[in-house]
Amino acid sequence: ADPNPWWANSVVYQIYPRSFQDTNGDGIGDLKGITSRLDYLARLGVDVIWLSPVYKSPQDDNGYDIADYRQIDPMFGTMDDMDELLATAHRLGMKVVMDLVVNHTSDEHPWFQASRDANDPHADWYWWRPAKPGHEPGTPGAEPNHWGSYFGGSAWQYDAKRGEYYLHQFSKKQPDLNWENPEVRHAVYDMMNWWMDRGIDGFRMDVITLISKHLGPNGEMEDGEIGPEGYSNVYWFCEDGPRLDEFLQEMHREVFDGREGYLTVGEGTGIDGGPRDEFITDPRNRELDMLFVFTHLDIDHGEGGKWTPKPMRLTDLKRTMAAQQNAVASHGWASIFLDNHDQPRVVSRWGDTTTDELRVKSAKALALLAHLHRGTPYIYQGEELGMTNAGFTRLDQYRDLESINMYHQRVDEAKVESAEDMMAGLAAQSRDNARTPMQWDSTPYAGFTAADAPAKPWIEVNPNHTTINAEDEVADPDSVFAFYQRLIELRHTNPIVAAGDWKLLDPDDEQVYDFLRSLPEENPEERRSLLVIVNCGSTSAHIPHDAAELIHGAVDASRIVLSTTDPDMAAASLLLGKLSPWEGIVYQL
Ligand code: TEU
Ligand code: CA
Repeated sequence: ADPNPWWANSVVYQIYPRSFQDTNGDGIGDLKGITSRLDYLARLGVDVIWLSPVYKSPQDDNGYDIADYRQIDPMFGTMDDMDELLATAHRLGMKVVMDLVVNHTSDEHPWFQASRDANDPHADWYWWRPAKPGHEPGTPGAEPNHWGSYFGGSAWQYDAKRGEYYLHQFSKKQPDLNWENPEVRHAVYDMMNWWMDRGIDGFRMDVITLISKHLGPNGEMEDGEIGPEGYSNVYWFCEDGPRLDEFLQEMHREVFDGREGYLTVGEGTGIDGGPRDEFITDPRNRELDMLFVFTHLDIDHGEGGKWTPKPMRLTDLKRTMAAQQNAVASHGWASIFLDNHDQPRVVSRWGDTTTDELRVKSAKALALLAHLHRGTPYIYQGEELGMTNAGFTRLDQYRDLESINMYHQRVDEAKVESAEDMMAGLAAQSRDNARTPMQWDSTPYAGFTAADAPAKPWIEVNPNHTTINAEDEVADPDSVFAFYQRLIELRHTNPIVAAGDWKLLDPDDEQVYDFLRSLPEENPEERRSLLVIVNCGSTSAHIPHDAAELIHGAVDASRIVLSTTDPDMAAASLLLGKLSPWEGIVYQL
């Protein structure tokens, strides 16, 4: 097979800077804090660090609203701090990928401020539509239309200075850039080259599949069906539009052609783990190296969407992961992730946190399940410790505008949900579940902020940091951290894990997730294979049919490549045909 690019057996670690490490006592994480923890990441063994945004921003959406792409926000530090972080990471053998947020800017960006004057050269850099008094979005016969923002309210905001509405799929302080305008595109490419020339190693591209909108023949934007909360779904008109490939190929030509050793991963909002996933990540199309596809993270959304979660069915996880794996089996490449700064923590969501023992077991099982798939795994800060959801019970504990706005829209305005149900929905699904401070040790603020700091952390520290923290886990060979070290080392040393193909086994089993990874030997008749089998439940489970067929006969403990239990127990489980709760095993066939 053609030699895989460098990132095919790499592991990426996502840092949410605001919650990672505070060094100046203002209760907010900063760049010096990240640099002080790079040794920890080198010890974990990760190859690439992805930083969520640290650019100048009014922080309406925690930095995903950028007011100056070429300046570090003073809250996080200075460009010198950024340069020191880069140099230190590179010295430790790690690459650094920045977050590129160019579907929209902050409304405080100079480009937007200029665009508010219809005669300014920037007039057409955003999506402006005429206002018809009495036809405000959300009213019958509204102009431009009833699209709702992901963060509540209309996706159109009236600007009194210009006398028109502007589109914002996210908050009203995040106006969408008009990618139809070549001046916008080239300004973005210039900025990207400026950062690449400064020595960063690539980008994670925020909602990049939303930059091409579906427009009518005269540029009109159709409306959709108005839902129970009073708005139509903007998603259908701004997702994977007709010019996406053209824009991504132009970006590749303008920024990445001629460069090497970089990584690009696009947030594929709406990509379904099918032909579009393969096309965009097929290296022959020179668009993106990989995509985040979310189909496996929507499977527990109830009829009211993410805020009315339902239990996850393992067969749904298998089906969606299989679609993603199969989409890029012959060309293209997959990302593999269960956690990020927008998702609840997977050990609380799909593991078992009723006891500490089950929390550790299920965290390891879910990690093994993810990391043994084909693709590049992404670890979200704290996932390697088995950190849990926040456990908030009051609305004033939340900070995320999505959570707060959607509470008021669903409970107070549209009245589609009771306060009690929405608080339960937030406790399960709020993005703040992933944004509580990183738990470094058992001191009052978990070592995120000094206990005697002048300011408290910007969001509450989870009280369970006294038992779940890096200091304890780094020293404990049975910790979740230690298990992640072994998973990463396996990917670095076993070619089947990085390059082997992937085949689902026992698709209908509702508790055991098992699959096969194999690599052709020099002699194509020979294949080296790994059987991966994970009990995703808190009761013991029979080894299902397909896996049992492959294990038949003597079980040799020396062929246990990795297991969440010690090898003798794992060998006994294989022999008996019965897995203990949350037992995961990688067995060389
Ligand atoms: O996320 C876009 C996205 O898909 C999620 O925000 C999702 O729409 C939301 O959680 C509702 O379910 C990216 C960033 O990851 C997110 O942090 C930003 O808030 C958003 O874009 C806007 O920049
Ligand atoms: Ca700070």
